[in-house]
Amino acid sequence: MKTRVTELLGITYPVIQGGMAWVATHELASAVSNAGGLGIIGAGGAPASWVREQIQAAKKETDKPFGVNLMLMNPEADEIAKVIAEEKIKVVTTGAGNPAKYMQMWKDAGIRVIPVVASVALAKLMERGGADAVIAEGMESGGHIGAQTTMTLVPQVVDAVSIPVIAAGGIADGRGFAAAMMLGAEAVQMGTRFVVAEESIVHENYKEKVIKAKDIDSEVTGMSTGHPIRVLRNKMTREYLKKEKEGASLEELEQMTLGALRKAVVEGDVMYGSVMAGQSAGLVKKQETCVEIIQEIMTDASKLLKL
Ligand code: TUI
Repeated sequence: MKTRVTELLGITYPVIQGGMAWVATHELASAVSNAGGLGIIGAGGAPASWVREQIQAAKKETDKPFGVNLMLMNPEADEIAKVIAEEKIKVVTTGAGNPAKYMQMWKDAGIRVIPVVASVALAKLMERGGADAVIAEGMESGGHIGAQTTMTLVPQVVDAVSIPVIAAGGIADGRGFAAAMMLGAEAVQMGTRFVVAEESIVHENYKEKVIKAKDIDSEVTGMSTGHPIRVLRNKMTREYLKKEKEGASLEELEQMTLGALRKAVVEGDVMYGSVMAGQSAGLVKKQETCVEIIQEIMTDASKLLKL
C-alpha cells in the first residue's frame, strides 16, 4: 500500500511502531522495520549514551529505515537530539512537548521530522516549523496522553494541515487501520499491539496483563498533575487515584510513579509498577511476531478498503 508516508520514509507498509519508553528497544525496532513497517527506538527517560548504543545495535540488525522517538521531558533531551543528528537516523518522532528548537538541526542533517501532536494548534505550528508529517494521537493511547479522541482529532488535523497525518490511539487491527484511512490518515502508529510482539523484550507478566485486559481495564493517572498517563488498573493505580482524589501533593504523587514503568517492564511487577497500555489492550489477544502482526493488519485492512 503506497501513501505519502511510505514514500517519505521508504517503507513497505504504512505502519509505525510507537516509541514506547523502556519497551521500544533496538530488538523491537529492528523487527518492525524488517517486517516492512517503521521501527522506532524510544528514548523515554534514558540517557543519551543508551540511545546511541541502541541506534548502533539496530543498524547491525536491519538495513531498512528505522527511527528514534525523543520524549521531550527527558532531562538529556538536548544531548539526545544531537545524537539523533550525528547518527543520521532516517526519521525522528517526538512526544510530550514541542520540538521546535531542534527542528532546524535535524532538517540540516537530512532527518525526517514527525512530531506527535494532541491538538490542531500544535499540528499547524509543526507544519509551519518544517515538520514532514505529524502523528495525531488520541487519548485512547497508552502512556502520556492529550484530551482529544482519535476519531475527532485525526480528521480535524487532516483538514488543518497539508503534510501527511499519521493516526495513533486505539488502533490495533485491520479495522482500526481502515478506519484511520477513512479519517484521512496516511499511516497508523501502534504501540500496545507491539508491546506483546514476540520480539518485544517486555517482561512476560506485562505481556500477559495486556493480553488479559478487557475494554474497561485502563485508568488515567495524573489528571491533576498535568501529566495524564494511561495505564492498566492495578494496586498502584488504585492507591494513586485515591491519593489524587484526596488532594495529595505533586511530590507525593510523583514519588509513587517514579521508576514505576521500569518496575513493570523490566522486573515484571505488574501489581505496583506502571503498566502503560492503550484502550486497545482489549483488542490484543496473543503474542505474535512483528511479521504476523503487520501481515494480518494489512490483509484485513486491504479487504475492508477493497484494495
Ligand atoms: O509521549 C507520548 N507518550 C508517552 S511519553 C511517556 S514517558 C513518561 N513517563 C512518565 C511521565 C511522563 C512521560 C509515556 N508515554 N505520546 C505522545 C504525546 N505527546 N501524547 C501527547 C503529547 C503531547 C501533549 C501536549 C504533545 C505535545 C503537547 O503540547 C506541547 C506544547 O507545548 O504545546
